[in-house]
Amino acid sequence: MKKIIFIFSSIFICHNAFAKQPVEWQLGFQKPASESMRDIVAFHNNLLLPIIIAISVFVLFLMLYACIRFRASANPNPSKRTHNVTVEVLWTLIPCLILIVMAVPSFKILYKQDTIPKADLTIKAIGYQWYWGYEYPDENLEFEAYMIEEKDLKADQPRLLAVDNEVVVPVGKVVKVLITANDVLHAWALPSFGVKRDAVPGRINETWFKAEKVGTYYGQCSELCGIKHAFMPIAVKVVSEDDYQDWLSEARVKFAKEVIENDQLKLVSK
Ligand SMILES: [Cu+2]
Repeated sequence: MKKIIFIFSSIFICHNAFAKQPVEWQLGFQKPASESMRDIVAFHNNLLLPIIIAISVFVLFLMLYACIRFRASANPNPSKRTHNVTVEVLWTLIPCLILIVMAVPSFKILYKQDTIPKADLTIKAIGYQWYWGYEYPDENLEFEAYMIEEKDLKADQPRLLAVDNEVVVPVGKVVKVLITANDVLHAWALPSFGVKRDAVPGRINETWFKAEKVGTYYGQCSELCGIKHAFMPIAVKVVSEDDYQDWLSEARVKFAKEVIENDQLKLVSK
């Protein structure tokens, strides 16, 4: 019973426990950590959910009414009518209006997500079978992020979501994400930020997010990409500006992109 109450309450209320990663018995979205995701959650809770509930209740009422009012014993001589212009116009127009009411705010959110503000930081995510590669083009960094196997997990690391090298970004900054793939289709998705973009070989897609709270946020590859599709999670660690600078200075040493000198290039081409 407790679980049922929890599930029902979770549809309408954002629980604190919903932060950053999925939780047991979760229904609905993860807790938003960006404006974009807050827009999506508000759109869902304030508009879509009431419409869904109203339509479901209305259809259920009609079905019950028809079952009782027009049952054989109460209505032995059924009407032979096959057309009713008024009803037909209404059941075409009203759903059209409902669709328009949903489309307007939906497009608004879509266009807002599509317009990338001036970026403070750019990262590039590359999907591989089956892990993610990351680059910080402005910092000349590159590294790979593999899922941590269950036997190697530390106490605070979630199963199937934790990775060895997290993407680190500063809080409150616009992060532009370039997304591509090396082999097959993947998708870079982070539910708390309202971000999901396909990673397509030979093409660069872009999206952005601005994380509002410090913490580690988890997502997963969201395009069926092969046998280990479920084992290439995405982990983004949002830190303060100072911590980000500290991480950068370490990362510049640890993840420095190999510089290919012109001489070496010439050697290779010979
Ligand atoms: Cu994938």
